[in-house]
Amino acid sequence: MTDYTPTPADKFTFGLWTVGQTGRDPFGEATRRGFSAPDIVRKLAELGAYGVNFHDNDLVPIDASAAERDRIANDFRAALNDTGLVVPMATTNLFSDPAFKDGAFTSADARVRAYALQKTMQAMDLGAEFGAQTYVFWGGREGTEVDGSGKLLDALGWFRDSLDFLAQYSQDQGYNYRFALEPKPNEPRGDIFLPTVGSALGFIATLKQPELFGVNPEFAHETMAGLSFPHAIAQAIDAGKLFHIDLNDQKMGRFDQDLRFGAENLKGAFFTVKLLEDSGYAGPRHFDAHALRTEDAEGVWTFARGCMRTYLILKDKVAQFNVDPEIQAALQAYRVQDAELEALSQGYTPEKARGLKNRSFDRSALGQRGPGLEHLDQLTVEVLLGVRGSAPLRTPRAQTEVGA
Ligand code: GLT
Ligand code: MN
Ligand code: MN
Repeated sequence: MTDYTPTPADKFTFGLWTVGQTGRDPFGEATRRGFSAPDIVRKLAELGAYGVNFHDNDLVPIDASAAERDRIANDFRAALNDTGLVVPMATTNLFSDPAFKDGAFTSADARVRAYALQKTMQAMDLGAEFGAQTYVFWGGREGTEVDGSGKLLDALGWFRDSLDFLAQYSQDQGYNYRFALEPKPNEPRGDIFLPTVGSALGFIATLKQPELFGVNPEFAHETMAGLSFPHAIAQAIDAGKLFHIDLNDQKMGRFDQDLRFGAENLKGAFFTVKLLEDSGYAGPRHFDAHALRTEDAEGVWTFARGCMRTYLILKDKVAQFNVDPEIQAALQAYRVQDAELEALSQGYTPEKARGLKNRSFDRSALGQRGPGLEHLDQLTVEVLLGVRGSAPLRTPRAQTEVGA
């Protein structure tokens, strides 16, 4: 018997930059002090997380000496060894330093592009030192405000050359990373290249080693674009390209809020968990979110516990949905099967084409069937509201508050 307390088997991860976020935003200073990397590792382990991810400069300041780098890496390694927390993913900060203000791999300045490659190779070395297997590319500054610069086509070419170069570097070093492109439509640039999961999937097909590349979709980013996150990850799963995932929440049409998972759009969160669980996605469930700026240190850990707890509750709701007899009956009623027509429609042959063209269909009857989606959706809402029959598969601790 278990409650909604996570264990490493649940594969929950956080970035150092997420729980380490200090509340700074474009309009105001930090509202809390943040934590050292080893303190984050210890606290996440205590909460039941599986791993921690980082940008090179979350761990090692950009201007650190070689000796400082080694000392920081050793302290971090000691905390990982003490706790058993792992580092499944690493990435590069190619957005904070003014050198990258007009792009990194897509800068019009060849020197910046070369420096971006150098910095990324060093960050890949650092990630590999801690066993990272997935390498994320979030192109925060890869975009424009001024399309008169005329670089739209060149930028995609530069981006492609850089990714091809880095994939080869990874192979040569024996790192064998799997690379995950993380799309975002805008912020901090007016328009960011490869703005959606669909754009990234299309671009991957143009790379030299497309099999090494997948996507790292983020709930907030697809939502900012006005798109459905479950639809985006379904397409990534279908393409065999869901290499990693950034879970959080977001109101449509706002700035990148990075809210606690499930804080805003519970139905979207539910179908996200359902797709991950039902498809057998085996990667980390990474929360790329941060506590509200209003919160103090304790609020940060309440936020982290809440992300994991909500995921586990929704996972239970998915299990309940999948065995609920009324829901299963509604799902069955929704699909109309016709073995003969399905056989005719699959696997083209000239005979099947002729056969189909000669069939007559009762168009008016086809248009009259009510598929029962109102009923199905109401049942889903009732599962989420907790008013449908069967007891949860896990037994929540009595009287336990979210995050308590
Ligand atoms: C940054 C961004 C995130 C990315 C991170 C990885 S950094 O916080 O908002 O969505 O996943 O580079
Ligand atoms: Mn975000
Ligand atoms: Mn992200």
